[in-house]
Amino acid sequence: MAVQQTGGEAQQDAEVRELAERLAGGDLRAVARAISLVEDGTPLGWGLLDRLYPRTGRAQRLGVTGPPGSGKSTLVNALAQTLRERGERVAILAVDPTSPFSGGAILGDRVRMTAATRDPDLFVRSMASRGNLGGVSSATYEASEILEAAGYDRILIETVGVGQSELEIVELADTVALVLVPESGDAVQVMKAGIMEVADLFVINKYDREGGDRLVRELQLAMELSDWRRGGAWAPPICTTVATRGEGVREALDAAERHFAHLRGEHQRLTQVRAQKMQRRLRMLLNRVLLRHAWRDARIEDQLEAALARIAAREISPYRWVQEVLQSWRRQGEEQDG
Ligand SMILES: Nc1nc2c(ncn2[C@@H]2O[C@H](COP(=O)(O)OP(=O)(O)OP(=O)(O)O)[C@@H](O)[C@H]2O)c(=O)[nH]1
Ligand SMILES: [Mg+2]
Repeated sequence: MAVQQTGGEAQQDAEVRELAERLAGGDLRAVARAISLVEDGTPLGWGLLDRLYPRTGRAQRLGVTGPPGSGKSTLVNALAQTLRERGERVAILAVDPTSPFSGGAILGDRVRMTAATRDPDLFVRSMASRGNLGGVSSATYEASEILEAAGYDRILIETVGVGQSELEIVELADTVALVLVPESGDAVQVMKAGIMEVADLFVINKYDREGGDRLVRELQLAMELSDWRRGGAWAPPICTTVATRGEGVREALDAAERHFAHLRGEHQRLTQVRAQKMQRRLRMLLNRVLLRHAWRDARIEDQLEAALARIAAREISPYRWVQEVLQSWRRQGEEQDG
């Protein structure tokens, strides 16, 4: 066991240990720093995640997704307030969409949400992908592990439902609430957009506006008619809210609770579902490590430059070239092993 540590490793170990202790003590600045470390994808961040892992697995991750402006942040704030009244420690992670166009609004969001928080048991953070090779989604997952280890009972994760991101929320959260508004259009459009499948519960927000009832009826009908999730034991409930006034928020929270209880109930569904997600996560993490390992070999860049002229002159094909790179790695590996 007496593995020689380099000075740098020993120092990193000491830093990880110190940070982990401060986290366990509920030190908010340690939580913020730890999340920045995973956002930046630093080795220190990985060391910390490794150390904290045994303390994870207990909290519920509740994902809130939906189209831009549907009231996700308002709803998340209202949910958090309700949970705080019940005495829970709550963390909110708001995932910044990568689109540069929404930067201003998001910043506004972050400021507004932070200003609302003077409560040490309500942690609010906007996520950015920064240096994390796994992107914002992975950084957010890792942040949620840090928050669990810091003793937060419930982690609310807000993501904007555009393009692929609804699918990512499924990987991040145990329970996904899909927020729709009367203006979202009819249920057929919602189904066509392929976002219904992610929902463990529907929240029709802005129910104070025209058309809410119609959307509820259409959703109900669409679910009855389609064979979608037939055989699945869970039928996603449809909740209606006016998030700005806190109306229906309690009921939406209760629905999320029922889903989590359903997962935790018989047949160890939660364990199974989390294992499936972990399998995908392990592949992703391994890809990340392999890629980083491969590109750290500085000679690759030189070889790449040198190959360009030969490839242009048709002396060698791109396909042969990558095979050769692969073979040279193998030889290096064997030399190191031998
Ligand atoms: N009438 C009405 N307005 C609401 C309701 N909930 C939220 N809003 C308003 O809708 C606007 C958008 O709310 P946000 O909570 O920022 O929506 P969001 O989905 O987080 O928006 P993005 O994060 O930008 O996608 C704000 O002006 C809210 O005050 C509601 O139930 N009824
Ligand atoms: Mg928002």
